[in-house]
Amino acid sequence: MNQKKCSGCGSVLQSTDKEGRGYVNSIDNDLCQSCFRLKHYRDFKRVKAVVDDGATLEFIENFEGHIFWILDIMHLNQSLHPGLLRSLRNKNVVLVVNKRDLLPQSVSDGKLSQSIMRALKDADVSLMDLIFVSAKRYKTLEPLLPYLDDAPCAFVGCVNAGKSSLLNALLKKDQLSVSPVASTTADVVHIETEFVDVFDTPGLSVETKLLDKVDDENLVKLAPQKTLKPAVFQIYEKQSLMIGNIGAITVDPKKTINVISYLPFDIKRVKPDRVEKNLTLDLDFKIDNPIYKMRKWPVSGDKIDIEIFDIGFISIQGDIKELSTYFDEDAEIIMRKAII
Ligand SMILES: Nc1nc2c(ncn2[C@@H]2O[C@H](COP(=O)(O)OP(=O)(O)OP(=O)(O)O)[C@@H](O)[C@H]2O)c(=O)[nH]1
Ligand SMILES: [Mg+2]
Repeated sequence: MNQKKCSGCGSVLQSTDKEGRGYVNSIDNDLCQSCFRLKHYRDFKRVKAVVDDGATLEFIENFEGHIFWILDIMHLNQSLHPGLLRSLRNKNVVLVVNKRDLLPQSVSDGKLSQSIMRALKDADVSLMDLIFVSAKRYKTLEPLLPYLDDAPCAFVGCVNAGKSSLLNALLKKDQLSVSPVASTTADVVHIETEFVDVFDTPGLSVETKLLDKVDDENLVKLAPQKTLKPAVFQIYEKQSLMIGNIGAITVDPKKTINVISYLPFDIKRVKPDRVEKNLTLDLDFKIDNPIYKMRKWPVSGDKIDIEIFDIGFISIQGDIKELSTYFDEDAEIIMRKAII
């Protein structure tokens, strides 16, 4: 059996099933048809792979070398995949916090580090290093370089964290497939460099079904390429923030509060009794066939964030009397102490 793998996504290449994963016209090709179409036409319709998380976790557990855990700063809590955290115990882990370019420079790395360490406090993962990077800015990758010449290196983490983008940038190649679709990398890709062997791995995913309701145009909005401009809303009476048609967050402040959106699309403020009507309007982000459910949240005086998995987060600063969300049933939402 031919076990040649696609150099972009790691799928085993095959020339028999046109609709199947890893299809190539000729087995001499190095890129499968989906990766070819992605690379040349930005067509990511068929990029999504069915990934075996168990096999990826086993690869990590058995890996001997440096493990670069790539964490997407815009999706911090979603990135704390329980299986991944277990597999990282007793490993040499370099925590690489990616997509730093998306948050303004005015946000301090020190504050972000504290928030990340707080989120990791029960995780039992010992870190050799914590490095903020952006796959878009080579200079930020320089602290990683010393690790790349003394032992094999594996890039691991959740889907879409930017593992393949970082490796492409570090190796100054354009070999690995990159896309806003979760599970672009299908299987482990082994790259031999002049000094060490490096391995790209498929992203692990926290089960969320929301992205199944998002079309390609909207999916691209979730992978912004430029620094976000946080939108600040001063709220002095009960109001709702429309998060596209995914849902709405309603806050009732004790006195004036700030709500800051770090989402990659515009959100809008409305009166609570206008939420239902607004969900049917043409908003800046759309999902298909939403079904909404209401949830009330406990409130405290702390600065908090609402993280919406796959989407981003919103920070609420100030005392509130009441907080409720009215979101699509597939939207996974958590509340946490503010990270900024
Ligand atoms: N703004 C910004 N976007 C990034 C960065 N790194 C990756 N991306 C984007 O994030 C998306 C996912 O990148 P990938 O490199 O495919 O992520 P991955 O971790 O390999 O994903 P899987 O293979 O699906 O597990 C793409 O749209 C990238 O352009 C970064 O540092 N900054
Ligand atoms: Mg990848």
